[in-house]
Amino acid sequence: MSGQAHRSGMVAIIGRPNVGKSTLINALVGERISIVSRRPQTTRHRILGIKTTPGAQIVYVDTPGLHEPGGRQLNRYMSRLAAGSVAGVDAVMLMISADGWHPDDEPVLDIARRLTVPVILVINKIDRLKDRATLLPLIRASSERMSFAQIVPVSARAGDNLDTLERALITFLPEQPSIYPEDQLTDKSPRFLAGEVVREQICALYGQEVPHAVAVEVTRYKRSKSRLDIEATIWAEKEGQKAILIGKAGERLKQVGMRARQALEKQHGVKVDLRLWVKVRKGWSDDARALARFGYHEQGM
Ligand SMILES: Nc1nc2c(ncn2[C@@H]2O[C@H](COP(=O)(O)OP(=O)(O)OP(=O)(O)O)[C@@H](O)[C@H]2O)c(=O)[nH]1
Ligand SMILES: [Mg+2]
Repeated sequence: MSGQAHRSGMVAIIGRPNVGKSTLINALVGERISIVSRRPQTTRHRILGIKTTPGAQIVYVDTPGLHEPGGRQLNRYMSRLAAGSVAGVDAVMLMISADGWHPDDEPVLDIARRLTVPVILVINKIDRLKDRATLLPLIRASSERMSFAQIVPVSARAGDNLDTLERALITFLPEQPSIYPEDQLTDKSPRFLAGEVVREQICALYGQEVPHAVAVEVTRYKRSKSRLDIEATIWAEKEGQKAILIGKAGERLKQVGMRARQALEKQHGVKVDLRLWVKVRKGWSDDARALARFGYHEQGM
């Protein structure tokens, strides 16, 4: 509508691991910014996804899934990051699954209850419901748990009801000009995103244990007009994991490299030369110095 003031602001999303937060941010922004996998604890960083429309700019803050604090330093880092990401934003989306409230949603709800900004409950994965009539009792039960500013059922994967969600979110933003240039989609560098594409393939191709033990360090990122030249080291925690990552005669690593290269070529529209190495750094996920080196530092929290 013409004559309406321009709105702009930040909206964070919190929720238990694997509930679909990154899928939603990508769908709302319309670009694959944050990696997605069927394994919990895929997202490890605070990642901005920026959506600019004619009347508004929404800066989405994707966060790692919240889980019980404790465990390795990497897990503690991820929990702190998720909890810290709600500071200074204009609204927060709390995401649950249409299957209903889960015990792992409780720590997320605890954080939400302490917020002073509007909290919008997003009920995701409604495409999995056999009978949508079950949504009504879930919505009713949810509004008894906390006073949500709004409750919006969606399917992040199928793109269901996302326009309603976007319109609702804009109403919670302050009237002000855009925060970021209108063609900017994220705060992360192409170099960082390339490492994430490699990690996404590792999440997709290996069993539970390996992705959790892996960090990707991009050691070379060189873009020319017609090609992109990338080298990255995949850091494992143990020799055994390194062997699994490489596979017999290097077959599995070749798969990771091939799929990551295809994804990068699609994203960038140029030929990509991707070289991967696997190295071991014992216990890196519980080692503060290694974490900082691999990009898990408190800066930018
Ligand atoms: N059926 C269905 N699956 C979904 C939907 N949204 C996400 N998923 C799937 O749920 C899984 C987890 O999605 P992610 O977006 O990585 O979840 P996340 O909350 O970001 O997970 P973490 O980063 O680990 O906290 C993936 O396999 C997605 O394809 C949805 O609306 N419907
Ligand atoms: Mg995620």
